[in-house]
Amino acid sequence: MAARVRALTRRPAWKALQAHYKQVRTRHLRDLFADDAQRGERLTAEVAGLYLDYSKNRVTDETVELLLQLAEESSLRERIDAMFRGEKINVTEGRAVLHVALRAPRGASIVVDGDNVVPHVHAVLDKMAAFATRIRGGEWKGHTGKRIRNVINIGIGGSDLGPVMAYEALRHYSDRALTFRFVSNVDGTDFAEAVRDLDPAETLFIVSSKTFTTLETMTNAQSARDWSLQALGGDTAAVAKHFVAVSTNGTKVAEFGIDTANMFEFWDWVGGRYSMDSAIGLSTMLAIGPENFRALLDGFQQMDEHFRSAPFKRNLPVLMGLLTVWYSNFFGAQTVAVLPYDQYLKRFPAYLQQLTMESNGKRVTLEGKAVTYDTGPIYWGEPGTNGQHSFYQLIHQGTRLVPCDFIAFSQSLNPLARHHAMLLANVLAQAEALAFGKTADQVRAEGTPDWLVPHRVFDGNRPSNMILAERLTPALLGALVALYEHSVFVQGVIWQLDSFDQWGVELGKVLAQRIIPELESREERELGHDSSTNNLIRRCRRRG
Ligand code: G6Q
Repeated sequence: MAARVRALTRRPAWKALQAHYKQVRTRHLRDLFADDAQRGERLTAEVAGLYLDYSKNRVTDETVELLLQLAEESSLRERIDAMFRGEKINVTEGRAVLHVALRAPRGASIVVDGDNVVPHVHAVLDKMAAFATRIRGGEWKGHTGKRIRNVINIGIGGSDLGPVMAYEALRHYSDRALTFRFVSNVDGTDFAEAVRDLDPAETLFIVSSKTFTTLETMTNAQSARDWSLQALGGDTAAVAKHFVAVSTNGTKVAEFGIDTANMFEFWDWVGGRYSMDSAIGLSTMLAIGPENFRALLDGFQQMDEHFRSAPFKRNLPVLMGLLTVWYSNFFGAQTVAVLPYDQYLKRFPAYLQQLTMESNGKRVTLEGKAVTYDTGPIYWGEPGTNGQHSFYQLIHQGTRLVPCDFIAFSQSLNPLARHHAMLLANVLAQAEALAFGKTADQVRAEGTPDWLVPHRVFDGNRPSNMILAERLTPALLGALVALYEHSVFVQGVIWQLDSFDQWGVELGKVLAQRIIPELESREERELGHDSSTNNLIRRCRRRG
């Protein structure tokens, strides 16, 4: 399919956008708003409880038309259909890409290699629900007969970031009688600090690893096993009561000593960073309960359906994906700031970093040709209002263009005095200040001395999206995550990338395997690295 699409820079819409950019790059949002009284209501779209106001972007109607034309010329429609049909669009790994099947309703049909995968998805969800009910109800007992009060997810990357983010995001809905911790880093500190105040007799470990071979996860799982068995009298039968696994690799799970009856399965057509709504979300389900988990899936599904069927001009992921292309490739923006004004979403930027940067941080096309344009931008961010007291200075007055995604909720889950009005006032004010700024005349009119005026001027014309919803619910979180998943897809299609592989993480892993024995060996070995690495290894061996 990719072969039928022209190289990006040869598409007519791309060339038209280049010419168009020259005309509009100096246009100010002040003028765009002054020229169109309806702009703030017109450049909006809404679905699944998410309202997107994209009017504070540096676009005219013509820009949007040309971007939509670019999407058409990039065969976006066909690529969306191919994903939903279960085609092997992850070409470098020869895999289908079907996170959308994880939230397909019971009774739907999505066929991979002749097999409808939807019944398998629901069988696992049912098994997870039965397990969650037993843990939450205290029916599942630990080895000594105590009920489980602590749940620790051991996983890394896609097997960690989604579960952590979802747990934090949905804490309001979680069972407060249970303690949740997440161990990912191979740094022993992560594990040691996670368990130091916990009773092994009341602690359940979920070993979450698609491959069940990941160095960090297996090392932490082994330490967890030692920690449990040491406290539980060394009886290996205890493992079955205190360890469950989420994996695609039954053989390795059994080798570790986990009863495969307590293994929750997923499949190779689920990418790690797209897996928080698969069995990888077991900790989420334990925290919020099966019903809330189903609501989360419903939210995902609503966004999937919208992405698959809504016309592009009202399609939220399409619009957001195209806007990112506009800033990355025409304005030369290097980053996107994601700024949730909700403390529960404090881990959302970290989650998005993997989703976006592992997906589109690529330098060759699907056909293996080096790209001649920039691809995935750097995503970063912190919750507001905290960021306002730190890095917003650069966004307002620095030399770089940083498109921002603001995320806000009109209702608080913790209404407390006037806090929420203050929070909302701040997010709205930031978007306004970025767009419209403050001119030298305005600054002077305030009585500012001339020498200080340049320092106090805000150029404005700094773009942002505002994603506004009523309240942070499980369904809303599902819709929000799916919005970004599909926005990333749109960007990857335009840039002709395989957004679903991650070869870039391999080399470091291989080199680390070579260095481990060099660090651990008793005798001084001959080292075959560069002089810097050799020297550093020697220093580490001396513990210097
Ligand atoms: C995600 C990546 C990566 C992966 C981790 C953990 O898309 O593939 O972050 O999730 O390396 O892998 P395992 O689940 O196999 O341990």
